[in-house]
Amino acid sequence: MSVVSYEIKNTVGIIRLNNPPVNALSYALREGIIDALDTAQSDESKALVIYCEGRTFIAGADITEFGQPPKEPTTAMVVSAIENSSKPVIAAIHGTALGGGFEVALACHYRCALSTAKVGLPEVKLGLLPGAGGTQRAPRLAGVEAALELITTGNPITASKALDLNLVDRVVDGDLLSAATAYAQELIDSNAELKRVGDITIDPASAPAELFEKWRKTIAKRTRGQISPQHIISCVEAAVHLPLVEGLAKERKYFTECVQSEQSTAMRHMFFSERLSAKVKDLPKDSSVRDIKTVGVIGGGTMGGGIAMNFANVGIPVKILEISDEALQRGLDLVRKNYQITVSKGKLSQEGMEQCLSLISGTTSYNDLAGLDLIIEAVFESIDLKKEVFAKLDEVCKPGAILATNTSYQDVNIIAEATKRPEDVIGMHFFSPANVMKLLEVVRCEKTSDEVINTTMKLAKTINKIPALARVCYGFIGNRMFRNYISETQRCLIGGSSPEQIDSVMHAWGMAMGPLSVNDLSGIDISYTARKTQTAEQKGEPASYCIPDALVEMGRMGQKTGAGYYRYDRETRAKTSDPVTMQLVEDLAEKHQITRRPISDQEISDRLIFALVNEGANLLSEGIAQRPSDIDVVFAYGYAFPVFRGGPMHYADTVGLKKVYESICEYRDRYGEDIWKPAPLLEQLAREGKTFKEWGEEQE
Ligand code: 3H9
Repeated sequence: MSVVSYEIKNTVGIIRLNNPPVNALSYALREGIIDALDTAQSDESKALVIYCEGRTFIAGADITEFGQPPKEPTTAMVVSAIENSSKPVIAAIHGTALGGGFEVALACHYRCALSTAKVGLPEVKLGLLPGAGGTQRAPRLAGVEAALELITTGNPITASKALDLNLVDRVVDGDLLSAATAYAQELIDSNAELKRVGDITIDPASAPAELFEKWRKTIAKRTRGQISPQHIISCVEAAVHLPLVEGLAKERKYFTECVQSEQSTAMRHMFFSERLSAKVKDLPKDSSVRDIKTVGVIGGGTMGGGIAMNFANVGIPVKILEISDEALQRGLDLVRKNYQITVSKGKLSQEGMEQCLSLISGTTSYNDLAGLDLIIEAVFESIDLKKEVFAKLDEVCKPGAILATNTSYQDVNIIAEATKRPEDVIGMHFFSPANVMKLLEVVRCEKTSDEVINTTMKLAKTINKIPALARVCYGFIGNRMFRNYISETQRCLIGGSSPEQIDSVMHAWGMAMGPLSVNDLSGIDISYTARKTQTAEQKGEPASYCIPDALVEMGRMGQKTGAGYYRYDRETRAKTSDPVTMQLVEDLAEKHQITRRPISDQEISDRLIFALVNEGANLLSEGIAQRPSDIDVVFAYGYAFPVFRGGPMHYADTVGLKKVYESICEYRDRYGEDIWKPAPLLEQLAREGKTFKEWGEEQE
């Protein structure tokens, strides 16, 4: 069946697009639109409506086509053909008109949208910029500042906001095609002019050079290290000063640069990885799903409260269980405080907050959890305590309830065996702050049923999380790998570096904060306490933890005590270097007979990131992670790994696995096999000249 059809109703020509699932602007669609426009120029129609079947208006260019040679007609040609049509063209928008899709709409002479629709130019999230006139037409309609906001954030806006900004002409309810056809008829009857957005000029006085300079500085901070946001500003500036054709040429030049960049390749990889990670490889297609209408959370601490908020935010009632009325009240107060912060930032209305809070209740009795569909345990990380909790849940919960644990590293199989229904037990590992971080690590136990896995993976989407499936091991995917990053940080520190060097290298590499500043922020005592219950093997060699242990024993827990690796001003929290730390590092190096030497910036970033990659490769061979791209999802959405690097496994592919492997062999020769043992899969792929991506595709 053709993806584009054309028919005339009365005197309105309807160009109907049907390219499921999201009407992406593929080659076939572009060709179909051009053909329909051609036909329409010489038939009896007097106006044209572009209408999409299915759940949405065109959601953008077909992202799978990027990286391949462009095939004509290009999106830019489609857009130009629409704008130059001799008959008025009206875009009928529902769902999400995004990227190239919204650019098609902007080239139309009139735009009408369903009140539920959203429009936007999200290309920046793919390391791109709108490449079919978006940077030229949006500022002509909405003004420079509004266009900059729309294009540099990439966030979609509602139809009513778009109406306010002049980006759509009419908002309608009910049947969209009827409303758009009626609108077209009105335009025909009133002999309305062809409103070509490209003909609008922008008053240069409304957008002086200083305005763009201000935006460049702000955006450089907000999108540190990324190329496309700066190019977007230059394109919008061009819209002010250049005629459309020249502005479009500039936009094309920058678009081409972006689409060929490693950054955009990485961000497009993340787009598809994020969607793939929700798919479970060995799950039968007909696996059923349980209805989750009510949820319980055990533990009202920071984590438990954050978890509860996720459900309340999407309208699912949730009950928090605590051991005493006081602890419960503290937990509920914390949740209220978190919502109030969101309200104060203007991200939630007061009514919205009250609505969410009305869905969160508390209890101190396990019996009150009896009828709930899902219970998530979020108590202190003690295996004995968790076993106790699950034994109680087994007693009270109704048959069919899913029993989940939020443990970060405990053995979920052992927890499951504390019940008589291990098939209903699963790990749901949220990342702190649980109401903010997008990742949900779903941990399947040996006996977890397909139905429970399927339900949990689907539920992640309901609560706006991105799931990644793991099997049981110490730390699962994220924490098991992250441990290596942290241990390597410590080895660099004791081996010759300083906290300032390590943090500034990793910050410049793209991390939001350097690892030691993060440790100061979260509290050095957390891992110190965890180590108390670990075996010597779990702890690893002393060089990887002796510095934080000593800091904690000196009362330096990080920001909360005014000192950790750095010293902090109590009032302003301003950070300064502290010679005490360096003295401690030097003393401990001597104690452990480590000769300190200068370590280059390159070596620091290589060692920290390759430590992640090597362990990632082990997780893949062991079957703990389903695919390399799932690991990338874990790091991008659970550990704020910079998306423009594409996650550790994608990054390793861009460096070249041979080079990564050879570096790891060099570290092994220098530091010993106990610390750096090249992963067999990495060695194999390096030898075969393959990438993780190719290996992952072979395994699908
Ligand atoms: C652009 O337009 C550049 C132009 O300026 C310049 C041109 C010269 N292409 O997300 P979902 C697939 S850049 C190809 O689960 P939802 C997706 O992979 C583009 N495939 O659904 C998935 O496949 P699968 C600017 C696409 O309802 C399936 O569709 N546009 C595309 O949760 C369902 O997707 C964007 O960045 C695409 N453009 O959300 C918008 N979009 O089933 C990107 C989706 O095999 N898209 N797929 O896993 C979205 O944001 C969301 O998909 C959307 C629907 C909100 C539309």
